[in-house]
Amino acid sequence: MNPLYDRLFGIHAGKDTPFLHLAGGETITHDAFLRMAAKLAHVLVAQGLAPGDRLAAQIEKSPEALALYAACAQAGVVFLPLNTAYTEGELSYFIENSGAKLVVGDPGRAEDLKTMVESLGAALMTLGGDGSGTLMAEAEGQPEAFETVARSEDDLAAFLYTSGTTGRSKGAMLSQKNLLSNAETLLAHWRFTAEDVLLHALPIFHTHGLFVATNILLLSGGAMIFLPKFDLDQMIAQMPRATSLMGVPTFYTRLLGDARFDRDLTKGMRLFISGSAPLLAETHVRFEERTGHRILERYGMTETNMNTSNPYDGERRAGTVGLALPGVEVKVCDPETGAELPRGEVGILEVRGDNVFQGYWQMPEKTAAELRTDGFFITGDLATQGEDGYVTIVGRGKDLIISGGFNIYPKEIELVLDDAPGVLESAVIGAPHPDFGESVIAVVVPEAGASPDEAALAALCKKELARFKHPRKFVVLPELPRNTMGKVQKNVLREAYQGAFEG
Ligand code: MCA
Ligand code: AMP
Repeated sequence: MNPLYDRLFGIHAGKDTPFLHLAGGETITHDAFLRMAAKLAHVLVAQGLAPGDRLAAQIEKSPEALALYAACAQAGVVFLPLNTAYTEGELSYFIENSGAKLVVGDPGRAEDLKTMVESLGAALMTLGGDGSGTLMAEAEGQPEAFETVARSEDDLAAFLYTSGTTGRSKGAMLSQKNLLSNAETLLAHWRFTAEDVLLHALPIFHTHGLFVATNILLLSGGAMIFLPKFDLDQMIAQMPRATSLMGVPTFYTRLLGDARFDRDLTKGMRLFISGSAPLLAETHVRFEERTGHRILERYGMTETNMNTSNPYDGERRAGTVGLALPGVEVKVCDPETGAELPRGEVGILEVRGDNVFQGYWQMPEKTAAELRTDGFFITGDLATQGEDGYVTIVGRGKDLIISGGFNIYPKEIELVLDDAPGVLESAVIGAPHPDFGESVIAVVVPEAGASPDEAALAALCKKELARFKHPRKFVVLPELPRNTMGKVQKNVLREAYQGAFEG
């Protein structure tokens, strides 16, 4: 028995129904997909991977990349997908910290990565977005069936790294049960069936694109129009073939910015879902005016999968993230004492259920700080819950910027800037951005007599940090605003620069 593989993948063996429709017109059936995954599972075993070992993948989105996830499930290997934007330095941390035995990277970066990967005791294989590289070459000629490795629901299925307020990324350990229970809940809640065709334009290295979107479609037996990334023309071209879309708010504001996106184009769609970042109530309203559809907003985290969702049939209330999902408990607590607050008050949201992760890999003290012994996870999001159960996220108790659905922890950028020549200290904040929701501003204070060069700071960020984390504006100030305790007042900075990306 291997619940994750059996329930998501194994049930489709022998089915010649479409699973992946590609932008070029090709279709991959469920069975063909499983045969590709089986060949890959043989490669993993040939590479010496045993159940429980970690495989880190920093690869472009493709059917083969998705089959690698299935292969890991079948071979009992823990899948660790990584953002393609991460720099070599960022990547080396994840490999070292996770103890990954095999790294699958882009063929174009193989030369650069090989020494680093091998110095960390891992092996490197490659997979390009077009299926090129050593992984598929090795898979060629392997058997198209693989004996599924026995696993239990409590075994780990995936690690997803998430940054923290200290700037050190933590590996969130997700069990088979965490993933399956949530996918089953969402399948029923959002009424996915084998008739569904999901327009899939999200990356597959995060919870949203991999677990929410893909796992649900796998469970339903439906198909996905599998686009390499969000491309407005492709979205418009493919929408008439789809029944549903899952996206971050930037997807919806970009679609609304195009006059071709209208009632007629969306008439075959039954569901638009938004998450990963706050959807402005204004976007919700404009979307309904334009298309007649009400976006269904839901709320989740890497550590917890999905926690709340607006209802399918009931009121999809703009500006709220809906009600606790079946099997998920939510409560709003006092940030200081942890005591549950009365309905209507603002506090920190805590969640509990089979969806909640197993802890951070080899970081017991960080796990203990966020995951209570009674099973409640402290999300760090500020929320309020109405008498009728609807939850509204009103802010963040954690220092976090969300840009286009990607999380950016200011501390990571501050650590880089503070090390730059001529910089005394820095404070990184988010400001409203018309496309990405929020974007990054770096406020730097020079050392006495120094005048840090903006181009040099940008170059340093480029070297150390993934592109999406780069500040899009630098501000030099003689000192940072502080309160009487000496703590930097980021709220003062946010207020001062809130219009920085407007117009
Ligand atoms: C790309 N760039 C970005 C972002 N994406 N910069 C900041 N924030 C971003 N999100 C960079 C590009 O490298 C490029 O750099 C420049 O910005 C402009 O890129 P553009 O072509 O406009 O962007 P894009 O490639 O179209 O991507 C935008 C996007 C994408 C479609 C919004 O970021 C995306 O797919 N986001 C989804 C993220 C996601 O799946 N999050 C789920 C996390 P240059 O100018 O130098 O070329 S899971 C989660 O949060 C929880 C569990 C949940 O609840 O779901
Ligand atoms: P991540 O760590 O990438 O999983 O991001 C999780 C964070 O994204 C949450 O803690 C929230 O701050 C935010 N988030 C996700 N969905 C929503 C939503 N619908 N509304 C507001 N914030 C959200």
